[in-house]
Amino acid sequence: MRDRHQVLCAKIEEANHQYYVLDKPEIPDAEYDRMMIELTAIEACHPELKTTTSPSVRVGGQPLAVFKPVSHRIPMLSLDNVFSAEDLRAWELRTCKSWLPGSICCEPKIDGLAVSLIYVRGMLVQAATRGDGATGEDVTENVRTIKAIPLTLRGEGWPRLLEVRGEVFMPKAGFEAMNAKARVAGEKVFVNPRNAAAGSLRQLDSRITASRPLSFYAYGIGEGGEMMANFHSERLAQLKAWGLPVNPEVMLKVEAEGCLGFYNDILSRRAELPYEIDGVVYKVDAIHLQQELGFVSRAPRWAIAHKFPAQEEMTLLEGVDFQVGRTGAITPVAKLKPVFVGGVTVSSSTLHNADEIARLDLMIGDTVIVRRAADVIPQVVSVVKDLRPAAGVPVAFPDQCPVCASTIERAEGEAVARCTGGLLCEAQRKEAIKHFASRKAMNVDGLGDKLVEQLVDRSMIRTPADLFNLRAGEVAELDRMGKQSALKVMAAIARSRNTTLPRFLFALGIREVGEATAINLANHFLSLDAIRGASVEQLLEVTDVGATVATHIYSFMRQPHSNEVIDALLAAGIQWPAIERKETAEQPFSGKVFVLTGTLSTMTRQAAEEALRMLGAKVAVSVSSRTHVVVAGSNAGSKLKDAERLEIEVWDEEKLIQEIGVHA
Ligand code: 9MJ
Repeated sequence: MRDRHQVLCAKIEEANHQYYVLDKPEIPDAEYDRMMIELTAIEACHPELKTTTSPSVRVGGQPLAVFKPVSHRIPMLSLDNVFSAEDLRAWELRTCKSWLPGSICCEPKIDGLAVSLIYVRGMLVQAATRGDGATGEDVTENVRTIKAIPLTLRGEGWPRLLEVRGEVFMPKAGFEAMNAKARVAGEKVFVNPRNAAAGSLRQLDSRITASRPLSFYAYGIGEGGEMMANFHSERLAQLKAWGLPVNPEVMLKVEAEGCLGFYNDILSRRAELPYEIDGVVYKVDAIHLQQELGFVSRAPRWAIAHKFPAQEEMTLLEGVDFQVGRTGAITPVAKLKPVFVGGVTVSSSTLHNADEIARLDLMIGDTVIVRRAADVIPQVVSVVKDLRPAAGVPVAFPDQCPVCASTIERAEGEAVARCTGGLLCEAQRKEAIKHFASRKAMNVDGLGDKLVEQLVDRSMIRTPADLFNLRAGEVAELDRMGKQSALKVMAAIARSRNTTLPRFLFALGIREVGEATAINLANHFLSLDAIRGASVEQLLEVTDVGATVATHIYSFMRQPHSNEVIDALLAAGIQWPAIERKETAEQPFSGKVFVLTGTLSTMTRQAAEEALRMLGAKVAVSVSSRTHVVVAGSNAGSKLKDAERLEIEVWDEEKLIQEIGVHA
């Protein structure tokens, strides 16, 4: 058991290293999850193996009451800034030119938060925030959940006590995904990745930190540096060899001109970098020169930050439009006085939903701060309250659809308000047809948004099925069309008749049925008729279909209007090749439907579900006569009762771990 535990620890940390440090993931996520499950299961039976360097600490632990203060034995300094090439040349004259010419280490300046990591005999023992530079907060538990940070150092030759300094940050993709989820759930969104990283690291409950997509780059040494190489760049290389992630963009340059080349290169690629940066940092590479240069007040003389131009600007909120989406979702859109920010002119920006308007406490006529971070869509970040005019007009969220005047409703617990007009609403009809024709749906080449709008506005089409009854002559009459383009579009419409069942299902625009769900539905039911006739229970057996999606599909298939459109599309000759049932290798739980309920103590519900799926099981959301096994954790409620009533096999957590272990 002990040996197996050691093997798992090594394999999991190796996977983290490959992913975060080498940027080359080698094992699939599912395999990683399976190893974590096995590790937690072993530690559940052998608590003595659960040490502070076991990868199981990565999921977080008991919440703290307060963060303890930590004093930094070597102060954590901040950096002075320059904003122009002239300032940089002046810095160069003040520093390097008075010494021997030497290399400058150039690094992107990550917009996150500085931390100090203490390794003793290669083991991570303490992590602290920068705080005021002299005293920070002990965030060890939280930092241990960041998979980019090794719990034990690799290789050899590290000082007995090594203090690594670097930046904890949230990559852009993780930030966007986390905010998108928060928005749907009506929860608080973070203004930018920096705030998100800071908010995530300063959680008393490390399980919350564990759930946040944080990462780390090392950029310096505090204590222990005297035992290391004599050049900053070589020290970074040593850190990398010991398993710490170091930014791959770091580069040596000579003189201000070399540094400016680095600055311009990074600035031009800023949007493509997977993390936010607010500039670059230049550091004198030779440690002995750093020591001779020393410090001024709270910043080193041997380093300087070269900041990028601001990505935030102020402008005026001139009004708010309300747009109606394909599923009736009403999206408020800020109409802004055009402003140049982050390299583009911004004149509108989504306000997401009513909660966001309330959060911002927005009034028309307000001066607002607009942020356009890299390739991210522009956002209204906040209102400058001091500049609010006396005659500010509150933003009123409409209760009637601006397009079809149907009632707007907001379901309980949902952040989104919707027009209830369905396909009677012209806006929803237009969006439904645009979606139907889109590339990943029916892929009708040349049928762009503007063309669909004209076709609907002129009552030439009402539903996607009407596309197949258009005549080239009438299409040629439309704005910006002509005989040639009309014929092209007609040919594309005709071609789209030959499709696949998943594309067709996706094209129907059923709420929450994306491409992946459409594929799962097609593979499960094999025919459209079977899907049209499926009960909610049967739908729940499809991989990744939960109660909400199942209900959306079921009600869609029972609406008279949907049925008319589907029948009309089939009558128009839409067809697809038959799907063959895929013969997959027989797995231990193939064909078995599991339902999980209650709280598990050694693993997350998601991890358990994935482990079961990997062994061939289907995991459903509710208990029915088709369920084979109900896994009940502590505090299981009605699902356990349902299982007992229907005489379905019930497993407790121990049995689950045993079964997963036996079959893994
Ligand atoms: C960031 N934020 O990426 C430093 N930093 O060095 C880099 N910050 C720094 N270096 C000394 N790359 C103090 C701060």
